Amino acid sequence: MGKIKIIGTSVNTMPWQEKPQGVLNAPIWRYSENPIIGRNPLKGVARIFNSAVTPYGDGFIGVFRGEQVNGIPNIYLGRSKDAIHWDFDEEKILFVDAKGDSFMPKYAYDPRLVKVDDTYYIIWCQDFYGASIGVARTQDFKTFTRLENPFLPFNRNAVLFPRKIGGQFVMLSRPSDSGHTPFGDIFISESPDMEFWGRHRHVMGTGGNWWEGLKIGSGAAPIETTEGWLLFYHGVCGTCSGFVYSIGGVILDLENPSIVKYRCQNYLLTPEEWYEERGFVPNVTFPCATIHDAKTGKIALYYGAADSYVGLAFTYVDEIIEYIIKNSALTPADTELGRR
Ligand code: BMA
Repeated sequence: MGKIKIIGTSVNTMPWQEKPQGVLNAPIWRYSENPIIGRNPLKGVARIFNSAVTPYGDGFIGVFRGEQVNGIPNIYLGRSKDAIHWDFDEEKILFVDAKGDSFMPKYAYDPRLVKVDDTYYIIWCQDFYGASIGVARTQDFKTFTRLENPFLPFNRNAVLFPRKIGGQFVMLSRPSDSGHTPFGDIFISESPDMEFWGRHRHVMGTGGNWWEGLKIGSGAAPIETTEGWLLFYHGVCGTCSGFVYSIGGVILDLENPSIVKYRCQNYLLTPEEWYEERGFVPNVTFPCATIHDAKTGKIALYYGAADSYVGLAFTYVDEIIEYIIKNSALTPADTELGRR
């Protein structure tokens, strides 16, 4: 491994394949057995995609967007020994309120899963008189207690940082409007207690690159590294045949993450394989989580493919960050603190 390192813990049984021959562009390569979750994975669930996983116990656990056969998305729990083959609970996650009473969202999609201190947080998109963000916490993956909704509608693509910064919880999100929003920048907000959110700052706009020229949204929980926070996000362009969702990479300042230090002008991954180009919504690669190992610098990236499947891709922290730095092109909106 080079001099750029992940700051964090090690994962003994990383899902992993070495880089194959012929990777000419960004140093990120797909798992040869993709997709790792196929169609109709569960009774009553037609598709699982845009899902998030994390190490847990002696294996892995995840929260999965399950598109039910009635068309309504919900979140399902899955467990795995190798982070590739997953067993799902048949029943969707049953959320409760602070009193322990049932408190189910009307629908829930694109969950992220982030551990901060000793608590796991699930962050997803749901109806709050319009699309907005829902949050729940759990410590045992048995009781899932919803917290106050952090933001007013409309908002999507929220993800927590895996540690507090300056004593505050920190969350990225993408304020927007209803429907298939044709715009959107990434913002950051702070909270002392996961209930009251403020000190909102602009992180980055759509920038100058065509592949992400329409809207962007965060992605996987940022990875702490010696160069800054490594964020995999999605960038969308509008073509005459619809939106195309690619995966981009930026490095955010460690202590002031509303400042972008490096922004890769090239996408890191874009729909190319059949399971990314063909499906319920064609041409979508949508990153929602990583598993990463501080000891070796290995990163496994989980992404939704064509709103139909889950894909897995691999990279090394030093190789991907060197590529992002080498191909970085920043705009003034990236480098400013984002306060007006
Ligand atoms: C976005 C979200 C994602 C989805 C993408 C492509 O607006 O709804 O869940 O993957 O569109 O359909």
